[in-house]
Amino acid sequence: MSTTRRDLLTAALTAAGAAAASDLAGGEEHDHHDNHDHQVVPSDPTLRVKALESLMVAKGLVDRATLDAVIDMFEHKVGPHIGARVVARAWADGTYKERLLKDARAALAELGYGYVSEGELVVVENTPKVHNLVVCTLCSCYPWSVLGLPPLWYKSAAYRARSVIDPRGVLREFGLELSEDTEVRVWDSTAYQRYLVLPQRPTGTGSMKEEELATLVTRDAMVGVARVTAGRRGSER
Ligand SMILES: [Co+2]
Repeated sequence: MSTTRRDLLTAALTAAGAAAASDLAGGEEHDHHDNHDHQVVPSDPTLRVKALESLMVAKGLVDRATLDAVIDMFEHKVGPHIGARVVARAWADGTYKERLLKDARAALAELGYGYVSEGELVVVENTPKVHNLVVCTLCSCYPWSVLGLPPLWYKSAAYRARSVIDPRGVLREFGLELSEDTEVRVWDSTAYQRYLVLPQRPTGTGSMKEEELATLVTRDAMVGVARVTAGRRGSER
């Protein structure tokens, strides 16, 4: 942050009092973390995006075809179908699963997928005794290379705060009731390390082929707020 901006902030803090001070301090801390999706957005983000796009195109910094390709990637190419294929392969092939848990980036590459991010991806496995839940308490770090863009609830202050304080309560609200003897592990994502949950393979899927298994795997299950069920594809918010 520049000295000028810091001075402005200091002046604003003095004027606005203690309540505003804590808010701005939080925002400043976040600046050092990473620079992706923030929960607090401008009042008219769409307008700002349009204005930025027009300006960048006018100045020759980007061309529309490149922008369209980036948008197309987020809308169509990356998404939870990639994570689902990885999970299905891990279910179908135990040796692949071991490689995935050990080195997710290399295991993704085996299937032709890139993990396009600085930092690492760690896959955590659900078992009958352990349930994993992923959150980013600070902002909204998310393994978008394998899950696409995060759902709104993932970025909400309520989810970020309560997942670490009362994970069982949060899971209950998602409709997932865990038995008392199941250990819940909460993983706090950062820009440097993000997580993908390898859900448990549902019973009654022994005869299913990998492609069919992949259709059962939901985004929510790979964040850890749902189980994968054999009968129906999970509805997602
Ligand atoms: Co974050």
